[in-house]
Amino acid sequence: MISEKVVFVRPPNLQKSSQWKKQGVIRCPLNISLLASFIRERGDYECSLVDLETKEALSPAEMADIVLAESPKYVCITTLTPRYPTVVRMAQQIKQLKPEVVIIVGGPHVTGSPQTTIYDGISFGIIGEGEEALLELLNTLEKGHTVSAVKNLVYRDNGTTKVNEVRPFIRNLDELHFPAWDLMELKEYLDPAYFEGNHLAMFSGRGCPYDCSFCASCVTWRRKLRLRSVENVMEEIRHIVNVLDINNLMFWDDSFASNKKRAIAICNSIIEERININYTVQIRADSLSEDLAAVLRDSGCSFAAIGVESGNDEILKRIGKKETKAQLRRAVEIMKEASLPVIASYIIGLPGDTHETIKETIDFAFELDANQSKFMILAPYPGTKVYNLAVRRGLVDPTSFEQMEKLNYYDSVAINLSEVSDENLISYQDEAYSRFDELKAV
Ligand code: B12
Ligand code: SF4
Repeated sequence: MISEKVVFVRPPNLQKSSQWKKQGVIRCPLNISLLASFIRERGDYECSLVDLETKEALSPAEMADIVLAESPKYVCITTLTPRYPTVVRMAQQIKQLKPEVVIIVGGPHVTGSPQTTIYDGISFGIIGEGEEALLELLNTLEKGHTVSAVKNLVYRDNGTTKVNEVRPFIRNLDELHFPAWDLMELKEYLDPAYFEGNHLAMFSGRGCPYDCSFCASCVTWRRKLRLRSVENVMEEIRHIVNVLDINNLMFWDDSFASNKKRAIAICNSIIEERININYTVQIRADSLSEDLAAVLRDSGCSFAAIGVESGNDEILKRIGKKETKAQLRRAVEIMKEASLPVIASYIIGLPGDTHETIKETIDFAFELDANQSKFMILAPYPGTKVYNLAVRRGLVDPTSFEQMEKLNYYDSVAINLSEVSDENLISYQDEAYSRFDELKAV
């Protein structure tokens, strides 16, 4: 029997900030490589992966040519909100050239805004966790059965968009297959500012139990935290280091230490097995303690990123961060004492932000003086609380491609929920970065 060809696509990042472009940063397409590995292990499909982020500026026609050169029966595209207009244009071009190709979209944008994702050219959407849903959809289509009962599915029926019920999450993440590294362009994933040579990424779990109003984690993962076992995580690390010969790794967990005992156990295993890696984590400030910081450092953690978000306690409360300035300050102290470099990120333009609170945020960033500070302008993503607030204020047009493209927090204001003007938000961001640049230049 011939296996049907499924091509997974990551669309390009057309709004890449000039800083990233200059630094030549490319991260690996982990989500589609996990999906590819799942459906080829559990189904009878031949998979390939097209990463348009590694290609230079392309038109939709060029993107379609690259995808079609893989001779797909199914094209599965992952979606972030600012890239969605590109996804639609590419899908329409593919359909024009080869109408029989089935185009399936999934990822955070589809999950956050399912009602508005089925444009001409797009056959189906999948919301939420994708592995089992995609396999079921493909198997159903292969058997020629009706798709109306496929859970997590978004589809058009008689001119209306239907969004099916969502299935329960995969219970045991250890049962997932490792990513399809063989389909990745391993040499392409570079970030010279952090790593010498190429790097990879992995997850030790999925989800975050918190509910910060600006964050889209809960849109897909519904605040449910699932963790892989220490042994399963270690098996993946060993493979990356020993077989793929890659020593730089990013943990993309929302918060690496949501279970501190397990995080310490992973670090201790790395130390005991003398695995030579250099890795980064994202961590909540309130989970940092002296013992955790010490094992992170000793096991090769070269940066821990924390979300500080605001320098004003009232705003921190309002966004549901459930951390105070005092806790954030203490976390940075702990990391400094342990000589563990810190990346701190801040959001400018949160709901309720005034000139005063934004200045407090920038001043707080100076006080904390992390090894690196990032200042983002708030971008309300579909499905988040801040997005719902923007909808209530009449600021959202869910079908506007222009608004979607602006929803990246590098340097544009798509939807402003603060008490200051768009121009002010941009100039505060500029000011924050230039004050830091001046400080470094001294
Ligand atoms: C690594 C990462 C990146 C990487 C790589 C992302 C990529 N896929 O190419 C980079 C650095 C490029 C990136 C960029 C951005 N990111 Co980002 N990123 C992440 C992060 C930390 C991990 C992504 C990941 O691999 N998750 C693990 C996998 C397993 O989950 P997943 O991607 O959701 O995939 C599952 C399902 O969604 C679904 N699925 C996904 N794709 C598909 C496709 C098909 C066909 C199907 C069937 C299913 C399916 O199945 C998957 C497995 O179950 C997440 C946070 C998070 N917790 O996920 C944010 C996150 C995805 N990013 C986010 C954002 C906002 C951005 C930016 C827009 C921010 C910015 N700087 O402006 C930019 C994009 C800028 C641009 N102009 O394009 C938001 C998404 C919001 C949204 N609606 O788009 C997230 C959720 C962060 C957050 N907590 O708010 N990001
Ligand atoms: S910002 Fe961090 S702590 Fe808050 S919900 Fe998102 S992942 Fe969780």
